[in-house]
Amino acid sequence: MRTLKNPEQLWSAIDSGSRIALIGHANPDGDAIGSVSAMYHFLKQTGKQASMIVPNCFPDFLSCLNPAADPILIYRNETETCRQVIADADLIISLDMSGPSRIDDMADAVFTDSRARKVLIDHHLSPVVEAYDIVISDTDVSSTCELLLSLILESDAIGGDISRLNLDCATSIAAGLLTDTNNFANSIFPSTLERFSQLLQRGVDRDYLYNEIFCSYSASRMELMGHLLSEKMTIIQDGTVAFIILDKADKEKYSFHTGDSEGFVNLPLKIRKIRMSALLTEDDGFVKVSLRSKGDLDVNRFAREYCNGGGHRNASGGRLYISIAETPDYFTNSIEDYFKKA
Ligand SMILES: [Mn+2]
Repeated sequence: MRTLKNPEQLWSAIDSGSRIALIGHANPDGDAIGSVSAMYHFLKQTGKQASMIVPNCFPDFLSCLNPAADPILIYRNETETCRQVIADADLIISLDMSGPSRIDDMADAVFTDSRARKVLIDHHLSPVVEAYDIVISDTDVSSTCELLLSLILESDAIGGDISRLNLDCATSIAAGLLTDTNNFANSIFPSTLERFSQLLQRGVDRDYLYNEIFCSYSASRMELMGHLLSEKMTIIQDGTVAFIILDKADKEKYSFHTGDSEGFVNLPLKIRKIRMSALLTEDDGFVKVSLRSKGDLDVNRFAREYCNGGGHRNASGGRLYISIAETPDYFTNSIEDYFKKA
């Protein structure tokens, strides 16, 4: 699916908006924080003020994108402030999510109580178009940040000239590209490298971002990674599928912080025969499922059929409403079933 609807609608909605809220998804990643802060900096450049809100904390390595003067609000920590900002907004722009379920308990404030115009800018499959007034969706891009850069470049303020883009906006966009492609390992389209090249031309410091994003492990995070790989990884399906269990006991033992397991799901794919990998994380009342695959193995379908989720062909997620103790058997049986049907 290519871009839905006309970007002109977006610019006129922004023109007529006076209190704009920018919203990213729960467990925000680099593309969510990157696209929210990029939009914030772009709007600021064009003389518009906006507030940024995400449902819960984002990992420390993304704090380099958080504007000191006007920090991103965390709904879970500052619920009343956030509800007020959402209630006051006349335009709410959601970035990097396919629909309302991705903002957890913020959804009622945004979709039930608020009468603001709602915009979605996203690159996931099957966006929930009926929840928004304006949808700009393109799945043939690496990231929401890449899509956002294309939109911004076409805007009147930038007019196709990257040198007119402010550096904070360019840096936030670069962070989204770097994280959603896992440092250019996956989800690369020809446009992705072209866009990144433009960002370098603009003066984005890639070395700085690389170090902030990929070389900022705490010692306990590195130890957790080693522990999970040596003790908690199981290989099934004739050596082609691996899953890793991250339970609350290990979270506590290794002083787990949000984002500490970011990227762990990709690690088993480094094994030659592995075609699909899962990270199964115990959370409050559910098990969070992250899925990755190589080639044409479709984890989006697996996530939909067995894990109450979805996403992309090679990267999906979902939730299991069972205990962590039941999870290995459930996952193993689901995999057997899935491959039998395929
Ligand atoms: Mn994304």
